Amino acid sequence: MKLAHVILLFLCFYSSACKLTSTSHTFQEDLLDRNCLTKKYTHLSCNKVFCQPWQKCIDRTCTCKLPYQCPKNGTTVCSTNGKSYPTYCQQKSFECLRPQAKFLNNGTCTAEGQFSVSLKYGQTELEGIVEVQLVGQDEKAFICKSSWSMTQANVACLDLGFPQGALRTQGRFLMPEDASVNETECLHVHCRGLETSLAECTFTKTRTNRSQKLASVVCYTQNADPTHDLFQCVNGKYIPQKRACNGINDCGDQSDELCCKGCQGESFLCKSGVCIPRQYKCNGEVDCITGEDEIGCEEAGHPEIRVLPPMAQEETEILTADMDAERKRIKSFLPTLSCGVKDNTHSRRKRVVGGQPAHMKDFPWQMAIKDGDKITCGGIYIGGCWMLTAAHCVRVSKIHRYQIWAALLNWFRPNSEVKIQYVNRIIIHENYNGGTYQNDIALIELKKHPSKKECVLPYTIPACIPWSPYLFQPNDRCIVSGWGREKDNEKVYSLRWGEVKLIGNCSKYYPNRYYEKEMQCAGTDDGSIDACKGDSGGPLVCTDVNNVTYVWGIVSWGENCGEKEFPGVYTKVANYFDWISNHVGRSLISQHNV
Ligand code: 4AZ
Repeated sequence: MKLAHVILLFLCFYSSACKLTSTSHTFQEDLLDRNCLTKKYTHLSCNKVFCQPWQKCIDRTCTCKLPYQCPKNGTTVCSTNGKSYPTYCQQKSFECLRPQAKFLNNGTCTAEGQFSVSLKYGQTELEGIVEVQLVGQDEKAFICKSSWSMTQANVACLDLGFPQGALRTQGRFLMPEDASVNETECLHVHCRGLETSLAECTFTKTRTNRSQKLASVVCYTQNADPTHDLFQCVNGKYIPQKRACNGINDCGDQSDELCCKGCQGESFLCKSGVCIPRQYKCNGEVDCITGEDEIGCEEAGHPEIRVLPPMAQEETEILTADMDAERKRIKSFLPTLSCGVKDNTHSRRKRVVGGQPAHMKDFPWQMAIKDGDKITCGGIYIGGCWMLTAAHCVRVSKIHRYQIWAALLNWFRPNSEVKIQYVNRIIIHENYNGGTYQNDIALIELKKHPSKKECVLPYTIPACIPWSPYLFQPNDRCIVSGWGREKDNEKVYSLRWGEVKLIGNCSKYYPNRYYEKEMQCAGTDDGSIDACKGDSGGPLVCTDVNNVTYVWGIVSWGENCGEKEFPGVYTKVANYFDWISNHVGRSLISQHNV
């Protein structure tokens, strides 16, 4: 035992507070991924979250769409500037660009339409019991405490002009004797958490004669003194450390939920390290970028789906439109991309080093580069006239010598489906380093047939480009394929494939040669399955929970082939999403947030 621990134990013995603070601290340390926190992710980081339908992901950040880029379908909404917009998406896009005008109500604008929030009975401007006046209602009303949480409180404070949201959801506020408040008349409110105004949340009223407690709030200002065990949000707000990774967006910018190794309370951990509220599991909308929150939902008696909350069994009157449902509807109108989905359904039959032979349609994105009379490298079709390969596979000066073979299985006896293409352009990564193999990535643009507008490649389907480095994780199983050599350097003529595991902390196998951000190791525990000479430039593909296949890696290098403790090293394609997108055009490869 280290000396420090002995001293700590000694102190704990004499201090009752010690046990509590030290255990809660280590518990929280376990939940948070410190390295991830340095990246300062927020609700606008498309590496971690889906952007809103009125945003698009540019340079890893959710940025405002232009209103005309919104889907045309939708219902008319009115904004606080008195203008009507044809869709909610358009209004939010205008607001995103110029935040002064916010959402007011669903439908067209009317003269008397106003919405207001105010705080009553507080000692200062920043606290009190929450009072609202809904659009088209004469009376002001309070909100029931039972529907109030940090989610709604943050939106209310933001609406009131406190950019960092709420400090606390409750305070002690005494109503004067003569206030004559009817506590059976309070409203319920439900927000998603990223609304910019309380008017965007859904208000309901339940007939009851029970007296209810009322919602109150203390809004956050920088003066709130940072005491012990605080988590610093990216927006500068401090929250108690114990509220990080609980699925609730306490920060207001979601930064307390995006770097989690585990989740506490009523929340669900996405593979991407994000905690989402448990109610979002199986709610019909994908919340985890990896999609697993909507998997396995059909099973009968799913505990996350409650029939009706007890409150809704009473007579509930909906007072405002459900803009969250409208947001979901808009999402369904967004364009989708077709990639990574094979048109065969047969499962792979059983043989790279230690692999198995591939069958037609198994690897429809696999391409071969032929230089002279040999297949020298692999490639990956990504759509349009574009394919990816390794930078070390190609030279711009040799462009006229290359043939690109699609739908090839055996190059000694080519199958009838093979299509031969020529190269129009080679783009080698500007920072490719032939000494270290950093940025070992290149794009090949195929020549179009003179009479055709597009590249036509039978039996060829693009693999999707991963837009986030969090889509797959160490230990995920992926597939490498190619015409590369066997372990004993035996020549291979037919396309072979093998299953490998993604490997984290690869610097331990390749000290000073491995660059975590740009490279990905993959292999098997005994090293029996591996890429080898000739597989370079070819794909390492991973398939997500929805059976969509992504090109996660490009075969790049490794010490020998098929040796234990010397895994294959691949170019980590997710790190080059922007580079690829800038060359081939965003619309070819952006499947979300377009
Ligand atoms: C090569 O020479 C090569 N075992 C490719 C992959 C690996 C080793 C060598 C990985 O192209």
